[in-house]
Amino acid sequence: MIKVFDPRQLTHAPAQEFHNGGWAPHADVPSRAESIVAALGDTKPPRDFGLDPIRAVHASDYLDFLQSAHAMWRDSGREGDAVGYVWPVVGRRPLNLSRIDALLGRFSYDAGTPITPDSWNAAYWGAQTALTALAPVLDGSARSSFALCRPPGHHSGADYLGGYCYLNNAAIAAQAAIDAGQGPVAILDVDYHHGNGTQDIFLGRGDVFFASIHADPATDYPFFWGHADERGEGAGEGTTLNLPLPRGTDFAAYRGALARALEAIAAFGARTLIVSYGADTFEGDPISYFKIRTPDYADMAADIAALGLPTLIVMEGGYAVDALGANVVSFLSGFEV
Ligand code: SP5
Ligand code: ZN
Repeated sequence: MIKVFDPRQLTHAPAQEFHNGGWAPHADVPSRAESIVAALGDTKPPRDFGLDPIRAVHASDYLDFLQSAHAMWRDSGREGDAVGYVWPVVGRRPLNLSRIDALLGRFSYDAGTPITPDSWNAAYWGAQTALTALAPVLDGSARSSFALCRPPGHHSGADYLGGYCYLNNAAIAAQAAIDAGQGPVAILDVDYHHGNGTQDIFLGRGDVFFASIHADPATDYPFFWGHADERGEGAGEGTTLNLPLPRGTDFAAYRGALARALEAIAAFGARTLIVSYGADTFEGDPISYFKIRTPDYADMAADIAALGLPTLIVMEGGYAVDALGANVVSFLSGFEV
């Protein structure tokens, strides 16, 4: 399988995240990617597709903000990583604010996703990694490929960051597939957390089916998205499928939800599949509460591969660093039998 990785993604190293009322060491450490690279062996570097495919998904004012935020933070006399502390209530009117703290509120939704001096560069090469891995899937030279993206992407919407995510790699790849005439596209999100950014980006779209299996947002981050009654809007009515599961879910129970998601994707008639793969469903994950074991990922992947669709696998979460490489290798092996 073709596996794409860019070491410039390692330069993004946020120090802390705000969680449950206090600062904690950030869970998205660069060694996550190093653990995966060590287990994969051979990876190839991305090509540079430029900003156009990123602009096809993200708002231009948001992209300008991402590139300038840390310099503005520094110019305001601040130290360390840039992070917001005030957020607008959903639906507040557009305002032309310029103070960095207001902009951080406008373009983010949590305090777990600090902007470091290297965040833009790392996220940019993450998006290029996804686009590079997509290319052989689109031209038919590979049945599946893997994009080792870090920082992850699925919590980032068209104009916001959050959940350790800055650019939505899976959404950028999905839009690129459509623009290359390889739609309709299905995105299957198997990260522990609901992929709220991806859902928002395609909520009103009939050409992208978004299916997500995740911890019930009644108990787990990101709380405000991912409930079973969110099913899409307008032209996208019925093309969003949320399958929340309780904490403690093991693979036997997970597999039933996966079968429902795969049936829906098959019925939709997708031509290209993108999998947002998070290994934070692992039983040993330090911030999550499912009970998937390392060998289960091969079975999970084999169920997905049985769809027979050209498939791009995009890395999302997974924080048990020591097991992460083995969990990724197990998952990818399910596509190679
Ligand atoms: C891509 C992804 O998996 N994002 C997850 C974002 C979850 N943020 C909320 C949970 C925060 C737990 N933080 C614990 C920090 C310990 N060092
Ligand atoms: Zn996650």
